[in-house]
Amino acid sequence: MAKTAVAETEETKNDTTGSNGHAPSDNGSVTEAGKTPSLHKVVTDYDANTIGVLEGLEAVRMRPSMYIGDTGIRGLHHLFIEISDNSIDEVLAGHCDKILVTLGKDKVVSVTDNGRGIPVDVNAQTGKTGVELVLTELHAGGKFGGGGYKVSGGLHGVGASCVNALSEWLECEVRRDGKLYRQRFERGVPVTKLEAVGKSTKTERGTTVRWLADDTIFGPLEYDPERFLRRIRELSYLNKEVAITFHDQLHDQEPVTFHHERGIAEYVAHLNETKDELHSKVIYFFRERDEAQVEIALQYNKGYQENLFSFANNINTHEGGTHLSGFKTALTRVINNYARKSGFLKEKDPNFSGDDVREGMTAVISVRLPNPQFEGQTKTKLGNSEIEGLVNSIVGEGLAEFLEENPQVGKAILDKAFLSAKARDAARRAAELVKRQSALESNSLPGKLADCTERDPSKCEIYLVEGDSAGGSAKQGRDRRYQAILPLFGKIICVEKARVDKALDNAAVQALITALGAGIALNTSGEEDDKEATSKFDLSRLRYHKIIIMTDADVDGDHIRTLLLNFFYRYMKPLVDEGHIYLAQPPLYSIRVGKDEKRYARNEAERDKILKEIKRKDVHIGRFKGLGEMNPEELSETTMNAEKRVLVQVMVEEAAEADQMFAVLLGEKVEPRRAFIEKYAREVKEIDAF
Ligand code: 0RA
Repeated sequence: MAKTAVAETEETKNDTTGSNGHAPSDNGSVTEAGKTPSLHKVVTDYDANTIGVLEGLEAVRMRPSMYIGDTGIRGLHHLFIEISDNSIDEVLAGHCDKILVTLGKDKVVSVTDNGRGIPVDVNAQTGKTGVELVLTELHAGGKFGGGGYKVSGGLHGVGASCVNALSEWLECEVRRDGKLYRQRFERGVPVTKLEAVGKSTKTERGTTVRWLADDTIFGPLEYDPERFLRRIRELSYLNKEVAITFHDQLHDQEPVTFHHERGIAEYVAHLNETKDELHSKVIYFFRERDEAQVEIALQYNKGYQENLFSFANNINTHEGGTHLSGFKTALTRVINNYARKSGFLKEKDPNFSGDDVREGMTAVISVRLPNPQFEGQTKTKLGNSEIEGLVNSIVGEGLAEFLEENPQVGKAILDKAFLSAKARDAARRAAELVKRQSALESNSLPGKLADCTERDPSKCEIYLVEGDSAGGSAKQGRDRRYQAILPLFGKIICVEKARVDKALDNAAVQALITALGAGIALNTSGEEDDKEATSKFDLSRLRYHKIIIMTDADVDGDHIRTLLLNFFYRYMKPLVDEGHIYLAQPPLYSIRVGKDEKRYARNEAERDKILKEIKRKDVHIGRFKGLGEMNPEELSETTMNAEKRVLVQVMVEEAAEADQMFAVLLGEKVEPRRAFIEKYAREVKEIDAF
């Protein structure tokens, strides 16, 4: 699925590094690189300084994951992010307004910008050209100073030299001073000097970096254009100055250009496209102070989700930080002040909580600052304290003014916050009831749950199955020591369309919450800090570390699976983030060969492949209508037995896209759903996988 990565995990192999087994330490490619003739040649040509560089590059090749996260699909595409970030630095510095990205037939990726061009003169200290420094020294970018808002210190802000080290070859071309310069590297090592190879016009300046990723590190180079598009789209919204063109020649596509003159205001409009808007105009503020730029766009929709995305120097600050808290504090204050001033809230009424004023809000906060401090577990939390007050005052002034000038919008927002406050009250009571019930009867597990005997959660699994007959087969087919079965009756409520109080009233939802034992991530306290919300969901009390959704391979089954994923995503997000959610892959076909051999296929492609393999006449193909049709042995053998089954682990990489996908698949609007399904009709198999 384009929107949400779903990784196949092999049972028994518990690999969390994302390494694909092609790491150089496994196959000796590092020593191989160390023996390349060109390396020796270069070493004799250069001074002691070069040796340090070579050690640096070798360190990158030895432990690529430490520098780019992993050596799988994600790491492969991360190379592109690193290189495009360099061009974006030129955009931020005000010297570049066009970027061209191509994915070639030969799997060579190239990024061209019309910035100043990497310096070609020799640096006195190192005796090297700017081009060579940028491409061979770790973190060389910053050494040029250059000022401005460097996209640095982000998740893996490791720079072009890492890409170079992890490429079979890389070429850099610079257009500057009327000349065209070129230098070539192999596995990070220069194999030519920087040479003037042609002319460029005086006005034509810029840099091209093209590379062939090293398949001894990444395995087969499987490029996914969606991953390019995702970052390009994001960058074009965040940097309204630039037009970015993507030309996917590998998949025979025409070039597409992304340019959004209204920047993040258009981003918010796009994120809300799939939803019913509460007001037509996106609210937008921009201000510059003390070398920092703050840009904010927000728009309410009629839904119940809060969609807040924050960026600092183009890095998605998933963990939030000072810019986000400045925004939240100001928003709550301004709306409460406005509610009191307009007489909507009377003296005796309590204030709206932060969650109340953010219900149904889509917002993007983007700041640019000279020295961003990134903190937090994944280094995606902005720490600069000066930003908090700046954002707070910009939102404070801007929003108050907007509400004065647009009283109808103001009234609609207050009405929404009011309903949210009422629902939150009801939800608090419902949540307390759920909690009290489980506290009162501490063994009060749902009646339908067939629990396992093992008590160590890390060894336990729970199968969520659809209906009674499937539940029956699953109960007989399981290994009762560590596999529990929870049959779900009736459809789980669509939480996308229901407020919390309704959601918690649903029997299937209650059964799930009690069976899993970890509570829900829901902020009913009204406290500003989100920690409150997550503290209510206690992963340490989770009773099963694998939660496996097992539904029929038909339209109904797909729908139930989507509803369950939606519930987990909205109410138990840590389960998704920590990779506890899995999808069972029951077969659709049974293929009986002669008398004794029986094989299974999960889809038509697999079925046809098997039929080709066996090439026999006495085969009988059966199609399962549902899980309930399988006998317990079949279900065990194909879908539940840990030695034989295949599970798909659910992971969400891009919150913005997951959010939109749920809105499209489950929301109120029919038109975007039709468009989505038409667009992805050919990839229906992948949509199924979610
Ligand atoms: C260092 C200094 C200057 C520009 C760059 C690096 C630069 C790097 C990359 C990487 C891709 N595209 C790039 N464009 C520029 C400033 C040079 C000057 O002052 O002229």
